[in-house]
Amino acid sequence: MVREILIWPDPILKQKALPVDKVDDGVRRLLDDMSETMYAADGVGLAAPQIGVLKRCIVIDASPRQEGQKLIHLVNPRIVRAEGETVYTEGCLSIPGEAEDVDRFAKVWVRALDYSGKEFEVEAEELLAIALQHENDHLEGTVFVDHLSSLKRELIRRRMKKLKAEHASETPAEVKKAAQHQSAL
Ligand code: GNR
Ligand code: NI
Repeated sequence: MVREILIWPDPILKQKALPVDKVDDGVRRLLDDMSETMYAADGVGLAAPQIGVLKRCIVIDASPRQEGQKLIHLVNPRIVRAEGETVYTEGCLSIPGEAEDVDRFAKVWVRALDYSGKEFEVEAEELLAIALQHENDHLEGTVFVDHLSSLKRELIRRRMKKLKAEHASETPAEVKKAAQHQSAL
């Protein structure tokens, strides 16, 4: 099921997510909803707090051109090693229309539980490494604008406030559907 993605600033997005104690069917259902939501929104990754669930779950597909091909589920991920530096122009599904340069590690090693609850380790560079750090931030209650100057962050906050106000005035499903129809023409 495609879920609604929370837009920053939202108090949920500032909270720390809790560890999952067992990868059961409920957690797998959450992971399925997350990947469905990520693909529907054309994202590279998604963290559970973005759909309002404070659990340490992440999905990433750094090659969204072939849907399902490189889908990675990470439960209770932890960065066990990081090296190098890079700058990447990041976006976030919770901060639509914004993109800014963020300093990140160039390479990371992440250990997590997979869809079946088995531990695995992934060694990542380039976009996958960026996405892993970006999603790990979400689990800690941090978004990419927290890495920017307060001036940039406050400008973005104002634009998101405006976007939310516009959205709120259009909330009825009929209106939303009509808008989607319009933009598809
Ligand atoms: O879809 C996404 N694209 C992206 C681009 C550059 C750096 C990070 C990302 S992650 C983002 C999806 C998202 O918001 N995940 O939390
Ligand atoms: Ni994000």
